Amino acid sequence: MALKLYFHPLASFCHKVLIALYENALPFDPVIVDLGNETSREAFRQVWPPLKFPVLVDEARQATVAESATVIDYLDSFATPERPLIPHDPDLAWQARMWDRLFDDMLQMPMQKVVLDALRPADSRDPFGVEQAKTDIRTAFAFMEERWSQAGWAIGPDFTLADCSAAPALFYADTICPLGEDFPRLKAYFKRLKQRPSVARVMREAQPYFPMFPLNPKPSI
Ligand SMILES: N[C@@H](CCC(=O)N[C@@H](CS)C(=O)NCC(=O)O)C(=O)O
Repeated sequence: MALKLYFHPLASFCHKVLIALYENALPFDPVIVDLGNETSREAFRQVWPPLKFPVLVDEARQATVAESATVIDYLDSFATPERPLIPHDPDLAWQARMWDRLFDDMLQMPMQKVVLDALRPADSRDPFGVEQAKTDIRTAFAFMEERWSQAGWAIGPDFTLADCSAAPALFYADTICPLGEDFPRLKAYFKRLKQRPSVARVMREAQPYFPMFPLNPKPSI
């Protein structure tokens, strides 16, 4: 299976897929996309005109797969990983998918709003929207804290798609709105995530790009 991943090492949705690939030691050719570089941007546009990453290209099956959760689903189906990230048990599968959506919608989306606002020209910023997004992140933390168990992974003893989503969502949300001492169960889970070798590797590989993060404080491991 010849897999090519178009991604950027700083991009949170790309982290989800990198974690999935590293979890199962799946071989792939990494292609770093620099949207600020015209050549790189145009080359990526030929592959995926919407210009959103991650995108996985499976040359053997002539498949171009976008959307981070769909890429992980695809890898589970076609790359025959030793440890599938979407459980076979249907009752665990819906929970993994639900928590994947919740981490994306409740943490990644408001986090993106805050980050993208910082990249706008000074006279086009949206301070009200940014404050609302930060409130949404804290509301999500409180909601998750209530539902969190003391140990294990997002939906039980096995590491799943939900944990691939949780890691970058918590990593960047915590940079913008520190978890502090108010969310001890979530904080302990985040600590376990950062110690997971696949997650630690993704963070390590992102580290050289942290200075590009448009807000202060910068992310740190
Ligand atoms: N729902 C998509 C979101 C993808 C996405 O927003 N990716 C960001 C990087 S984290 C991106 O491509 N940003 C470039 C841009 O919007 O110009 C997924 O899960 O893959």
